[in-house]
Amino acid sequence: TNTTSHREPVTVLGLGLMGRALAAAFLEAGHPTTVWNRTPDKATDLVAGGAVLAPSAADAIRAASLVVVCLSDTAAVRDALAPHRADLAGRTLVNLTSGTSDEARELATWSDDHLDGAIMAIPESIGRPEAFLLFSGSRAAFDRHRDSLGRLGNATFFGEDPGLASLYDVALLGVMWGTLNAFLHGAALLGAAKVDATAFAPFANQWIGSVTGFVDAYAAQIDRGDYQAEDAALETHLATMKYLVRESAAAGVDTDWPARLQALTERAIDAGHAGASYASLVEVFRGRA
Ligand code: FVH
Repeated sequence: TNTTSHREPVTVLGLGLMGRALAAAFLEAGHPTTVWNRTPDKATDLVAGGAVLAPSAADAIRAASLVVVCLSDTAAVRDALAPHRADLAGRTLVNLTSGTSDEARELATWSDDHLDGAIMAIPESIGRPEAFLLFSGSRAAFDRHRDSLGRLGNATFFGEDPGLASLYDVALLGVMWGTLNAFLHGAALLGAAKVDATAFAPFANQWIGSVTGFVDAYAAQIDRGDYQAEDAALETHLATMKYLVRESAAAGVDTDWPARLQALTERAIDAGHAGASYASLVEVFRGRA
């Protein structure tokens, strides 16, 4: 007996690195899976694993009521789907392509039941517990397809504004790039003293873990608009930030990153936040300092 034959059919449009991982996760979970890609060769392994390769995007869309699209960017989605808007009627289109919140809102008008999504994972994590996906748009569509979407990773719904998932996506990517750039800068600094990045990494990770502990407290301060310094005042941070700039310059390491941190902090201090907590820097990002 095929215990998974009750799974809903799904279509995946786009078989790049991520699209192939999405289709593979649906197949693995027992979903009848139709796939389409501009370059059909990329479907070979999926077809060997049981997927059906549709001859056109229109055929792929008509094969399932849940249609997932994951292409390079919004322009590619427009190219691929614009000729087939009529075929999307009555189906749920889940756009997992990265884009801006305004692009997500525009594409949301293309199907009756639209979900915009963001994937916070790399292809090899898809279908595993560490993968998480963010959705916004039609609540009815999310509720109806929640189990299927959950096969890709932990799925969270943020509300009916289709732009919200994309907004969370870029904000979270900013957290990733900020963290990684700080690590890379530190690796360059220690590297100049002949310390291997692999020796630095465990300490960087331990400190990143400590820093995650600051986030909830600062988030509460931001929401209250009250930046009482309970750990260290901004002027204390500024004094030590200057050492990072000086050490970088002395080691021949690029000073752009720490100098920018210093400049942002000085703006907050000039706006009157010298004795406030680090969270007061949010006023600089808000354009108020
Ligand atoms: N890969 C990752 O780790 C990240 C994780 C977070 C989310 N991103 C976003 O996912 C989108 C796709 O990324 P990808 O890594 O799968 O990208 P590629 O491997 O480069 O595949 C691109 C696919 O898009 C197709 N395509 C491009 N232009 C067109 C077009 N004009 N018409 C139709 N299809 C188009 C391309 O087709 P082909 O070149 O194979 O024929 C691929 O299927 C992306 O938004 C990431 O930000 C992934």
